[in-house]
Amino acid sequence: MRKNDVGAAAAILRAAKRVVALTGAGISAESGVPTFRGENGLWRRFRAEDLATPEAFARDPKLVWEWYDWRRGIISGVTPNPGHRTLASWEKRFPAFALITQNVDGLHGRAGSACLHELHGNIWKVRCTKDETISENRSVPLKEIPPHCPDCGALLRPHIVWFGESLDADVLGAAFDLSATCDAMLVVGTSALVHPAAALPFRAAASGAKIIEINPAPTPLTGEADISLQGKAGEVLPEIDELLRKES
Ligand code: BV8
Repeated sequence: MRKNDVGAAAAILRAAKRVVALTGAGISAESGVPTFRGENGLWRRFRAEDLATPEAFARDPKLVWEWYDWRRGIISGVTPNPGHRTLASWEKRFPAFALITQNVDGLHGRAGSACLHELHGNIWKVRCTKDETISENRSVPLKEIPPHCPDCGALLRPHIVWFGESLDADVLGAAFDLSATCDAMLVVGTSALVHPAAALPFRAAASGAKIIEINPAPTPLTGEADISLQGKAGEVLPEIDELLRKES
């Protein structure tokens, strides 16, 4: 594994036809969205794993919705950063470019990424607990906590994959297919701890893809990466883009 060699990362991408990016909470950190496991981790004394579960929602839907309402408030006040925008621009730079995100903040979509796979759902979508209908709800703050379905009156839940819940089979299948067929995978801002998302880079490497990790801190993936760029996504991605523009 080569460390902090941005030139080598650009060379890999220049030679690649099919590029995939996998992102986690770290890419939104510079926009001001708290990460899950960082020092300023999410919300008060709770851990995400204790709140983002169906059991927690069944036990106390009000508390879980207060957490999401608080996060929605933060996210509604931030904007995509140069890291999000660089990845969005790469849809035009490579013959095939796909973005897989674990984030639910919707910032990749706001940055213009169209070929986007949201593994864990989206904080601006809600789902009726009675008939599973999915709809958008962008009210900040929420008009009622917990919110109820306007059609049938049942509780609404966030359309987000909680711990212990399976990911949407089609979304996950597409993510594994993209990982298995890409030439290069950028893994940006994830602690690489949450499965099955954390398995995607290993799937890519097993199919011969080059792995470029962008993260200020080491992760369980770092040793497996071809290149480890230990820096901030909002700085490193534009730096790589600069090199790619020079040669194009
Ligand atoms: C499932 C929605 C089948 C919630 C989330 C196999 C092995 C081990 C465990 C399991 C396994 N299979 C299943 C599990 C259990 C569990 C799991 O993985 N647990 C972990 C904690 C061990 N997985 C599941 O339950 C999944 N379901 O597999 O279904 C099943 C069913 C029943 C029983 C068993 C299996 C569902 C997982 C989805 C959970 N939902 N999000 C919400 O958001 O409200 S996951 C949550 O964590 C977020 O989506 C987040 O994206 C994700 C991963 O975290 P990261 O994105 O990596 O964020 P983190 O804070 O951890 O790290 C930030 C990184 O950024 C750091 O490395 C930091 O250094 C870096 N950084 C900071 N600043 C910057 C930066 N990088 C770049 N630039 C910067 N400026």
